[in-house]
Parts: sequence; structure tokens; C-alpha cells
Amino acid sequence: MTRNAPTDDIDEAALEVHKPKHWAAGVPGVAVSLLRSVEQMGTGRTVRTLRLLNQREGFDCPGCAWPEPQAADGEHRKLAEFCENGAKAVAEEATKRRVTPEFFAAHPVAELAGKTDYWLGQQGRLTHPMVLREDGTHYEPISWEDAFGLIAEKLKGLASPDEAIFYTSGRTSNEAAFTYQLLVRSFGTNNLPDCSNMCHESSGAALTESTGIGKGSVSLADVHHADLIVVVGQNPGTNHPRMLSALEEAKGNGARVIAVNPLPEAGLMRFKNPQNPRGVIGKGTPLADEFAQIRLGGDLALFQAIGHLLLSWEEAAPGTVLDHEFIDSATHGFEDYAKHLREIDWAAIDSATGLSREQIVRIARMIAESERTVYCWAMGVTQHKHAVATIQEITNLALARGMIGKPGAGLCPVRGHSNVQGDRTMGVWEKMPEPFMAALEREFGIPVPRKHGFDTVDAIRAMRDGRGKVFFGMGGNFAAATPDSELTERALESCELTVQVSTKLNRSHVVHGKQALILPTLGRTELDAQSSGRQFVTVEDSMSCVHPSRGRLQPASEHLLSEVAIVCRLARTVLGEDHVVPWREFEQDYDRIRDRIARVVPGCDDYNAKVRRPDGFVLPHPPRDSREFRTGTGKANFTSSELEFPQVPEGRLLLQTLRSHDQYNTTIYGLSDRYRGIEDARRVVLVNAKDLAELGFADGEIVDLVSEWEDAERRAEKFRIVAYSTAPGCAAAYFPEANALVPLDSTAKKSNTPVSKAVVIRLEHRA
Ligand SMILES: Nc1nc2c(c(=O)[nH]1)N[C@H]1C(S)=C(S)[C@@H](COP(=O)(O)OP(=O)(O)OC[C@H]3O[C@@H](n4cnc5c(=O)[nH]c(N)nc54)[C@H](O)[C@@H]3O)O[C@H]1N2
Ligand SMILES: Nc1nc2c(c(=O)[nH]1)N[C@H]1C(S)=C(S)[C@@H](COP(=O)(O)OP(=O)(O)OC[C@H]3O[C@@H](n4cnc5c(=O)[nH]c(N)nc54)[C@H](O)[C@@H]3O)O[C@H]1N2
Ligand SMILES: [Mo]
Repeated sequence: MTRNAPTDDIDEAALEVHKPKHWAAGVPGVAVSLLRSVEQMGTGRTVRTLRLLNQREGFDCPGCAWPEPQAADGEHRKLAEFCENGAKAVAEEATKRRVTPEFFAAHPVAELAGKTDYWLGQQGRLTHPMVLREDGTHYEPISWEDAFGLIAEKLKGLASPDEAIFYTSGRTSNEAAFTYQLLVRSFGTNNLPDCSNMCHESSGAALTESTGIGKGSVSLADVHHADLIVVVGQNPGTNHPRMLSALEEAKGNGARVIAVNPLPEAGLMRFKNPQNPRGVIGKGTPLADEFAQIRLGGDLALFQAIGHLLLSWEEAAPGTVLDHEFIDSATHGFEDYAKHLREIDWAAIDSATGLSREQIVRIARMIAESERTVYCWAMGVTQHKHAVATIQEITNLALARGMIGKPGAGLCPVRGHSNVQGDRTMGVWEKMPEPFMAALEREFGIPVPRKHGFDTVDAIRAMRDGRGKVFFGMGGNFAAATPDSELTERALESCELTVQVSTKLNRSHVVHGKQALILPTLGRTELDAQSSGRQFVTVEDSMSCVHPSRGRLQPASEHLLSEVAIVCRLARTVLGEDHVVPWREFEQDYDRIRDRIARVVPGCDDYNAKVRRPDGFVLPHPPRDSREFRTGTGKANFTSSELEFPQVPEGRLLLQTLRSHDQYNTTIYGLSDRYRGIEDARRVVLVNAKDLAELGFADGEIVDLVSEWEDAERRAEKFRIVAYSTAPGCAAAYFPEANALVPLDSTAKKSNTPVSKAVVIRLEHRA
């Protein structure tokens, strides 16, 4: 029996399937967000809160990392510079519901472990530090001092600092991230896994090799002025709704959009913008000019085929397709790339992509004719075994046509968590490059360990094998977000101590080590007052823009500490009051932290002044700024990759695990996947009707999903089949319910990212 997170409190019988929508956002979007907010926060608080969202004097939206459009000086940003799902993220944090010591006294942990993440999250904000003693049945209140004392005692008792694991999710501010990694490295380890390991790690690995920097090269203005935008493996209508405004603006300027996706996602098809009269009445803006319904994992094949076509057209009419000036002056490895793609195996391309030759040629033509192309991608690309190669193949196309470091063009990995990129910039990474480590050592006079630490998958292995004994989570929901749920939960349970710094209750609190601590913290929306006065924090968006975020709401409880305060107080307890780092000053005044960020983090000089500019500042990006590529060859590198795509045995399906419209990763807002027409259920599996007929299953049937992997089978029970227009052979189910099926050892080459978008499964009738 697989021990999945339970679902008994969801009445799956209530499932309703409607016709999927062909357009996204618009009035229903905003109406839904307001309803949700009022439900959680009441009317007055809703209006006050949403007014401050993404405004210069307000807080950064804790939703996604898509950048805010900059207003001209002195102008106000449009009031509604947030989206339905951003408002849901805020409502979730600004809720008036509370999880108090009385709540924990009333609910034994064993009972809470039987609840879904949806139920846990709905209980409200955590108010007190809580401890679960060895063999205890309930969490009990604990003072902050005793909580830090307990962590310090356990950390100091380890045989080596490498037995401790310090995870980070992507909402942590730059100030908290910088002090956190400083604490962890002062303690003596680089065990800093983060959610990025499961997210855009493949983008970082690919782009660093190809362009010398692991970040995207475009600004919002580039997206607005592109003439072609290729959106691959991304569902912006749900996960980056504000990106739709940018696509709409680009379309208004004449851009064409190509969407590559196994699912006809509503947000890729049509957009109704609530800020625009055309959105409120009328049909909205059609988005995708070309929709390529590709098979899961077929993107490497597609981009190789396009590369092949561009090369052959160039050969037929030299000087008409490729940017030779750029290739000659700024790149390396073009000849090998061209040789590699001169001959391709069309039969393999056909079976990998499932696309018609005509459509591939049409798309290649659009790319060949474009003068300003932006390539956007997200999890549909990064969470595959050959993700790094796929991203490098996209990069090859951009390089061949000189689409990097010029206005209206570039590479745009669209990040997830609102500050996941900033956390990396600040040093949250298990393998930070040497210059950063040396700068840290110089600045603080501490020895900085150089041995690489554990990433997320290796951290799970270490805990499983008894090499990881203390787990500390700075935000996130490690137990539910990671693959192979049963194995991961056991791994966490084998720890001596698990500590979660959290805003809300989640599965990681109820799947715990021998002892466990919950440290409740301020959210992004809340006032952060320290002894020197009110503090603000800084964050970096998906386009490298760093700006302040000021919480304005009264904290959910007087017992909360900011993440910075938690780090600094823990550091003083673990490292001693006489430690060389001025932890007390850091906690009192975040400007003191920013002074140090300025001296350690590349591109952050004069940080305190620059983040105080009205719209913050943009970090340097050599390829974008000056077509400079700091790679080993000193140039942008073309790469040649063998064609790879998932192999699916007869009678099996390829499953992707993805987000519904009503969740933020493991935080479930509700049970409606509105754009896909699925209401009141989450244990569903979307399968093409033709596949169902061939495999002998029926729409509406309840089945078990069984994943087949080298080591063993994994089972997730009771999923309802929904006949859906996904690409043939490809199925979809929601994360985290389907994480039980993702094998820990099934990871991407070079990035070690779990392969969440290509799990070989079979459906099984239930007796
Ligand atoms: N409201 C909301 N916003 C969010 C989040 C959330 O959960 N809720 N999560 C945040 C985070 S951390 C992240 S990383 C992002 C995630 O943003 P997305 O990457 O949009 O998230 P997924 O739901 O995983 O969607 C993957 C998309 O890729 C497609 N896809 C899957 N496999 C393939 C493939 O092999 N090829 C191609 N071409 N397409 C494929 C799927 O059909 C789907 O449309 O969103 C961020 N924003
Ligand atoms: N199968 C499958 N697995 C996946 C994915 C997938 O597509 N498929 N996607 C992966 C991706 S892209 C990601 S990014 C990860 C996400 O993994 P995580 O980042 O670990 O998970 P979240 O669900 O975003 O974390 C939610 C919790 O964060 C806490 N929280 C919220 N705001 C704050 C805050 O301001 N401070 C602190 N300290 N805590 C806060 C709350 O307690 C909440 O319960 O999951 C990955 N897992
Ligand atoms: Mo993510």
C-alpha cells in the first residue's frame, strides 16, 4: 500500500466536468479573487490589502515571479496590478483564521496526519512556536528561546555539520536568504537544497553552460516588442496570469505567438484583460497563432527539427536565415552544431513530437522570418530527463539567429516562486561558485566550506540512509513537494529533529522527525518592526529586477518573528554571542544586512541606495547588456545533443504532474480547475479519449495509477478518469497527489531535477 497524503475529506463524488474554457482571466477571474479574499479576510481588509499589492509603497505579490510593469515617474501603477491567483495567494496569507495552541491541544498529530494539505492550509495562520516532544502525541507551545536552544543542542551534537540539511522555498526575502546561507556556512556545511532544485535548476544548468549566466536575458519591454513569442511547456493563464497582459500588449504591437504544449491551455488560446475594455466586453484577444500539441518530452526533437530546417534553408539561400555576424563574433561550436543537425531522423522526430511535418515547417518559417524572437518556458521543459539538452537546443536556435542581447529578443525561463531567483543570487545553493565563497570569507573572516552540499534529491537520499539527521525548512512544504512521497516521508521521519519555519500548517508539520518544531513567521504582507523601526525587505523577479517589498498588515500574531529575526537569533544560539558576524545588528536594522550584500554579492554594490529607487534596479546580465558571454570559451556555446525522448512501452501512458488553477504548489486554495472545466475534485487523471478506448477504460471510471520504474512499482489509488484533449499517449494528474508516482532516482541529467513531467504509468481497474 502506498501511503499517500490522505484525501478522505474531499468528496470526489462531487466531481463535475464542464467543457474546458478557451480563454483565460478577465472578469470572472477578478470576481473569483475578490470573493475568495472577502471570505478569508472580510471586506475592509480585502480592499486595503489588494490596494497595496505590487504597488511601489506596498508589498511584492507572493504569487509568481513575473515582473511588475514599471510606471513612469510620479505615476501610479494601475490599481489592479495583480491577478486572480495573486489575490488568492494574498488571501491565503492575510486570512483571519488562526491555528493556535488550543488548536494543537484539540488535534493530536496522528489525527492531523490524516488530513489533506487542503484541510491543513484552510485552518489559518500559525500563531505560536510549537514543539512536538519525542513520543509526544500533540504539539505544545514552546518559547522562542527554548526552541532555538533545542535546535542548537541537536546541531552541536552532530558528528559533522554535513548531517544537517537546510532547505529553502522561494518566498524568502533577499535579506533572510543572505543571513540564512551565512548562518549555514558559518556552521560548516553547504547543505542548502531549495525548491529551485525541483523547478528551474535545468534552466540554470543549461544557460550557464551556453551563455555564462543561469538567468533569463529579457526585460518586460523585450516581451512587449518582440515580433514572435514562443511559449513552451508553460501554463501562464493559471501560473503567471500577469504574463498574459504582456502577451496581449505584444500582440497589440503585431507579435505572433507559438504555443507548444500537450494541453490546449485556456490561457494560451485567448485572453480577456480586466484592465482593458476589450476584456470586459467582447471576446478578448486571441493569443496563440500556432498551437503545437506536442507529446510529453518531445520538445528536444521539435527544436532539433527546426534547427535542421533553418540550416537547410540557409544552405539553399545563404545569408537569408542565420545571423553570421553574431555567430562569428560571439559564439563557439557552430560548425559542430550544424554538422550534427545536417541529417536528422524524421521518423524519430515524428514519434517524439506527434506533430505533422507541415506544422513543424510552419513553425520553423515563423522563426526564420522573425526579427525579434523571445523564447519562454517553464516546468513542461525543465522537469524532463533531457531538460538541459532541450533548453540548450532552444538556446541554439536563439544563437543561430542572434536573438540574444538585442531589443525585443531573448531567452525567458519564467520562474515560479516570487523570490526564487533572488534566493539564489543571495547564495542559497548547494554549489555556489568560488568567487562568491571567497567574497563571503573575505567579508566576514569566517572559514567557508567548499565541499558541495546536498540538493533536494540528495538530501532525501541522505536522510533515508541516516546521513542526514536534522532537517530545517525555511518555508515550503518539503514532505509534499518532493517526489516519491512514501520514501520521502520515511526519510523525514528518520531524522532526529525536523524544524519548519512556516506561515501556515502543512504536511511537513505532521510528517516529522523524532522531535519537531514549528516556527511561525511573518508573511510578505505583514508589518516587520524591529528595534530600529519598521523594516522592508528586497526581492528579485524573473527578469533580474531587484526592488523593495513593504508589509503593511498587522501580523497574524504578536508571537511571530520575521525570518531574518529567526535566522539571527538561531545564529547567536548556535554560533555564540561572540561570533564575528554581527547578528544582533542585522536583526535590528536590515540596512546593515544590505551593506554586506553590497560587498559580497556581484552586481549589488550600493545596494541600500539602489533598492530605494522607485522601481529598484536591474542586476547586470552580460549577454543581455553587451553580448558578453562569460563561459569557458569566452563565447556563447552552441551545443550538440543526441536526440532523446521518453520511451513508453505498449499499453502504458506517459503522465505529467501539474498544477490546477486552484492551488499554489502544495497549498490548495480550492477544488476548481476552472479553465480545464474540472470542478470539485483533485484525484483525476486526464487521458485522451482515443487512448481510453484502446486501453479499455471509460471516462468517469475510478482507477489506480501504477508507475513503473526500474526499482519498483508505485501506486496511487482512486483517481477518476476524465476524457480530455491531451496529446495521444499522454496523461496528466495534479501535483502533489501524484508525487507518490515520481521515482526519486528518475532525475534530469546534469540538473538532478525530478522528472515530474514524464512518468510511465498504467491504469488499473479497481476490483
Ligand atoms: N497560481 C499559481 N501560480 C504559480 C504556481 C502555482 O502552483 N499556482 N506555482 C509557481 C511555481 S513554483 C512555478 S515553477 C510555476 C509553474 O508554472 P508552469 O510551468 O506553467 O506549471 P505546471 O502546472 O507544472 O505546467 C506545466 C505546463 O507545461 C505543459 N507541459 C508538460 N509537459 C510538457 C512537455 O513535455 N512539453 C511541453 N511543451 N509542454 C509540457 C503542461 O501541459 C502545462 O501546461 O508557476 C508559479 N506560479
Ligand atoms: N510532482 C511534482 N512535484 C513538484 C512540482 C511539479 O510540477 N510536479 N513542482 C516543483 C516546483 S516547480 C516547486 S517550486 C516545488 C515547491 O516546493 P515548496 O516551495 O517547498 O512548496 P510550497 O507548496 O510552495 O510551500 C508552501 C508552504 O510555504 C509556507 N510559506 C508560505 N509563505 C511563506 C513565507 O513567506 N515564509 C515562510 N517561511 N513560509 C511560507 C507555508 O507554510 C506553505 O504551507 O515543488 C516541486 N514539486
Ligand atoms: Mo517552481
